[in-house]
Amino acid sequence: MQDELALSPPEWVKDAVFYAIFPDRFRNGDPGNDPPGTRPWGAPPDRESTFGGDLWGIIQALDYLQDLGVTALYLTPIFTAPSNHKYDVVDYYNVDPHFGGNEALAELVGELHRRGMRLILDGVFNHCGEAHPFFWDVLRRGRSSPYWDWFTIRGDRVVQEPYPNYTCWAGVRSLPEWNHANPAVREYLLSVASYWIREYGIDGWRLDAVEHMPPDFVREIRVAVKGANPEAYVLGEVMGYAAAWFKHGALDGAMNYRLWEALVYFIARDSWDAPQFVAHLKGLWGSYPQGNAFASYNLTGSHDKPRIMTLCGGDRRKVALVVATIFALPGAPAVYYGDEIGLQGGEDPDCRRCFPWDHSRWDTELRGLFRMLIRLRREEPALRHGDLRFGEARGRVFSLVREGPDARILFFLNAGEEEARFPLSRPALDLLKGEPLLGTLRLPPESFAFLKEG
Ligand SMILES: [Ca+2]
Repeated sequence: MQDELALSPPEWVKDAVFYAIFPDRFRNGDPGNDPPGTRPWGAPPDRESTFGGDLWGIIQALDYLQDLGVTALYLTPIFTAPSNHKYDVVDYYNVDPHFGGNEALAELVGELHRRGMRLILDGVFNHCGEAHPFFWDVLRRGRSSPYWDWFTIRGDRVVQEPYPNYTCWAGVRSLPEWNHANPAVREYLLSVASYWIREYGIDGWRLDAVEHMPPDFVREIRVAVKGANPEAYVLGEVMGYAAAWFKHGALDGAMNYRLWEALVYFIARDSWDAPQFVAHLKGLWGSYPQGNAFASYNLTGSHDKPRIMTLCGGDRRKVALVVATIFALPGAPAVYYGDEIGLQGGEDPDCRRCFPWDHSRWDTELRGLFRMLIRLRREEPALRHGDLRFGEARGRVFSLVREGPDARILFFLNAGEEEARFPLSRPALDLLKGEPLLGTLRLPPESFAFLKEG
């Protein structure tokens, strides 16, 4: 068993800014590999539609991403699977040919590493697709299949209609769950997890549906991944509180949906006031070990939630408040592709629209804000490494402090409709305006400020 030091979250995550990509919808770099029935880029997506996006397209977009300032990519699943989202894996050892195959992944990892950027992939180890050859064998041969015990089936043969008689993700019959009580299943999945780290140099995994898997198995994944590369990142898709996962040593960090929801309640929906919001943040940060909190993945959105611009009713100033708060907090900010240009979209599948490469459709002012916040975080180590202290919270206004060894950064946010005033105890520099400030900070409605005490 690895010691605790080897299992500590990788340092690089604190400094990272992630960009999350749904590969079918980001960029089509090779129309030659498009699946049959590919729809015109930008048409409204439905559950079945494919748009031809691929890893070659991501490689073509690396200049764009580097200009934005992101340092790491997270891709939703890329291994061979029939659907557009590829959570129904049939071959864990081959990148889907429609995404460019293993060749494109090797090229992408090489290009990213040359630029000092990193890549994490989506590990779907809770379930596979019904077309996976092992499940297919069970469907065909029943109990005489050597893979019968790789799944959890009630009865002597597989029944799919009208209801599946086997354990499957959220009751979806096309996604049979692996039987993690079977050591052979664990060994198979652990081999996959370490293979892509060792052989292709990916920098970690985002583990899908961790809350559906046995915690001791998730911890085994983490140990196997660290065995292949101690610096690799193991991030969990945790929808609830992640504290138990951290206590168990099963994850480095969690997708911070609890923060995202709080931002939606406070800023997008106006249904919480600032004291409620800050009390919620205190609960989160008080219950997570500091190392894990700093290795959390603070998302602007995801392929499973309506777009932040849509939740904010198209109000760019509200989106700016959400994003600024994410950049003020510990943990890696994670931009869901297109959020930086104001892409809209409701519930899945609408939140998975094609990225518009026609610049005339971009909210360039919003993109400028993302670039500025990413640069600020790069230039100010206290925003990445500094301790978090909560300041005041009243009405729709709050403040917090990031306390680094060399500087204190103060963050003030006013989500209200009137000017807010904050008395300052010391002279400070307004980092976004580049102006010195003394006495009182006057914050207009729906705005924020980062101040630095030297
Ligand atoms: Ca393509």
